[in-house]
Amino acid sequence: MSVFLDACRGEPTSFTPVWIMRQAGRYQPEYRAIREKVGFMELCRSPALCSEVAVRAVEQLNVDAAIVFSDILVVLEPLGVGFEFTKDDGPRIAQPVRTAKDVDRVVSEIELGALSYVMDAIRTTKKDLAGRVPLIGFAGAPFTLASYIIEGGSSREYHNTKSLMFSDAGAWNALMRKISDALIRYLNAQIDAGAECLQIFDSWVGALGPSDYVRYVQPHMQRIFGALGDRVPVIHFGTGNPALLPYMRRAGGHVIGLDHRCDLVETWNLLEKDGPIAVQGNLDPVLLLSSRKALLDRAEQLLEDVAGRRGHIFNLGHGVLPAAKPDDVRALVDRVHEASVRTSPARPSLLPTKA
Ligand code: 1CP
Repeated sequence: MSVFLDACRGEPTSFTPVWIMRQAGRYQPEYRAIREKVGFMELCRSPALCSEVAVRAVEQLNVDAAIVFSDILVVLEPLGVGFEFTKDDGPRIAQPVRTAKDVDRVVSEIELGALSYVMDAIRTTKKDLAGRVPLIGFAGAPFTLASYIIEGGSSREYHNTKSLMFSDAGAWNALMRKISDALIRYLNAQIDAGAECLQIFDSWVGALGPSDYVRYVQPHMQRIFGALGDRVPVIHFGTGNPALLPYMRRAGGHVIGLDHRCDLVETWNLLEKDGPIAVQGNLDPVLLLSSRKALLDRAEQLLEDVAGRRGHIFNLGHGVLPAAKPDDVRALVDRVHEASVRTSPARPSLLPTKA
């Protein structure tokens, strides 16, 4: 019994479930204190610490789902693409993959043993959650992971990524296939370890237009969603380009994650032309850096617009920013719970107990 999982399946719920992307992270003083003592990858490799930070976020915020603490880039190691998190610049890939020859050295069938610490983190977090809320597993989508592998780190223009895609479709598809095969194994293993929902982050796919998405990305996404089937609900999230959403929806996913660049209800109506679908989103994360009143008013407005429609999971349009204040994030979650009942009179008033 979970309000979050019910909403993923489009079933009626007594209030709107909410979780926050990156709910465990640098905006929390407790997280920063742990990171003073251990490196980011050391944290990811410690199931006990991963559970501690994931469960703390649930307890502090009273959100309706936990997300395993890890990163989308950990799958690069078994793919044979070495990387590190530098102190300020984010991820650095030692030898970026730029040519067909480079693609050949990416591993075809990954050894899951290299990621056993993620499955251990899932098992430990599940045990520590003791059934309070479901646990979400996750991975990056092939385009987003390919962009790091090819650029060698974060990027603005995706110059090298698009160059490979446009100039050598064979090498591009071979790389996308290797990443997709790895993700199918990895995500199924997360379900086997106890993940009750998955989110696939295609954070940077908005760099593409619809025709290139359909040609170079969608077939790979379709294969991944097909291989995962209906074992658990899967949230398909991307940012940056609302024009891609109908094509992302056709690629697959039980829930489509919307960022703040689109109108939630308008987009939901558009997506439902293909049949019922749940949606997640989509408050602008920068509202958490403005006034508390603006934040809560906008959250309430969104809930009024949605009016208790089945299949809405409240979230930000993208991850919570490090400058957000934990008290504001908690106030947002409380307001979503409370206003989702108040603005939808048809719902029985069964609010979650306050932690
Ligand atoms: O300094 C630190 O402690 C590291 C900051 C940090 C954190 C807290 C990174 C580095 N990753 C994470 C955890 C993380 N990353 C989670 C679990 C936390 C939670 O949600 O509660 C998740 C789901 C991610 C996913 C992730 N990592 C994404 C997709 C989500 C998104 O924001 O679009 C991406 C793109 C990454 C890459 C990444 N991880 C970290 C950095 C610095 C980056 C690079 C970002 C960039 O390219 O700009």
